[in-house]
Amino acid sequence: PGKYTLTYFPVRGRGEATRMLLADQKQEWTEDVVTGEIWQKGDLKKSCVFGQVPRFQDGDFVLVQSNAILRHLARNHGLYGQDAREATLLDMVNDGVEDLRVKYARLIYQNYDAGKAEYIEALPAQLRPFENLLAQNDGGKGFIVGKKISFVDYNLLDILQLHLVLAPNCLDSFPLLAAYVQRLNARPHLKTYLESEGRKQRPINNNGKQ
Ligand code: 0HH
Repeated sequence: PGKYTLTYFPVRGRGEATRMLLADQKQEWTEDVVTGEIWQKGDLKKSCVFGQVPRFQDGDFVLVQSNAILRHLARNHGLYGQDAREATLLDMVNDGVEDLRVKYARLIYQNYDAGKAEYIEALPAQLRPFENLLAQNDGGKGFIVGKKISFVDYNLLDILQLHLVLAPNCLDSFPLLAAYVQRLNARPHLKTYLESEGRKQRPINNNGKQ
């Protein structure tokens, strides 16, 4: 077992970008699976700084907040750009992914049946900025920022995968994003992870909606 442990519900949710980063970077980690029963007891919640998971352990360093976990791993594994300017651009794009993730979570957990059609209608305007960002970086043939993969690529890939489940045609008018998803999904270690039983069996969200 490696030194990394992810403590989270058995869903993709706010854990999956971290899992994809770790798998693609050939890191081993332990899944500390939080069942509803464990969470109900309340001890784990009390032990988390903001009363929420994911929680992540790097040896004896314990942290929470999914985006902080991604950034920590980015610093550990050289996935935070090649200079300060790229790091700032990565922060900017990651905040854009977070904004979309919050909207997606609101749909899934608060307004799925009544809100889905309207959400899908508004989706192109949400995805267009990422298509534009890709186009500006090496004509869209590489990564979201810079010449190397970064933590934001895993986070963006995750949110795009989620939307392809929600609305399978959502990238039809975004050829660069569609190719980006295919290209990243095909990275050998990531592909092995994506095809693993653990990943295939793991629901996307905590309420059965997707
Ligand atoms: N900012 C934090 C992060 O990025 C947010 C963590 C968070 O929301 O890490 N954690 C949730 C589980 S993931 C948690 O610990 C989201 C899935 C459930 C969302 C439900 C929203 C319902 C709205 C009607 N939740 C348990 C808890 O807070 O007790």
